[in-house]
Amino acid sequence: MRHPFVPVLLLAVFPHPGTASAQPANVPANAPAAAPANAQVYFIWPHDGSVIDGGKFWVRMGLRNMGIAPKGTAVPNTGHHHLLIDTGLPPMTEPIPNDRNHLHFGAGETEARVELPPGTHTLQLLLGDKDHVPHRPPVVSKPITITVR
Ligand SMILES: [Cu+2]
Repeated sequence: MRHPFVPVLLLAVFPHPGTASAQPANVPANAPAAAPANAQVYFIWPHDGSVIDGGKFWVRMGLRNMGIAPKGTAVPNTGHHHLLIDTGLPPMTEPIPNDRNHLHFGAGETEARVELPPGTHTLQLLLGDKDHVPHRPPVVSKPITITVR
């Protein structure tokens, strides 16, 4: 499969003009977006412990008490999904890395076709704000473990 590499670093370095103005005046433009305490990101599929034949599968990503918005969109209580594959949580105060272990869904996707080699894999979801930085507090799922055979 083709990993959805997106040139997010360019966007992070050159943010859209005007996005900062949506922040209240007393909040630095680069401050992580706030998230409601009851926000929850979770896997609809796969389930923890799933055994997947063939290695290709859909990941379906759920979000409660917040909305999805594409990267670069400064709307309160929104963000976009990131799928962490076989890696721990990145630093919570920086943009989430963009590589094959950290997939960004900056168009607002809520499902993705993923292919992984045979073996055991950990998956975790982490919501990011318009600049791909985790919210404050972070909106992160429990890690799940799946087996591809
Ligand atoms: Cu992102």
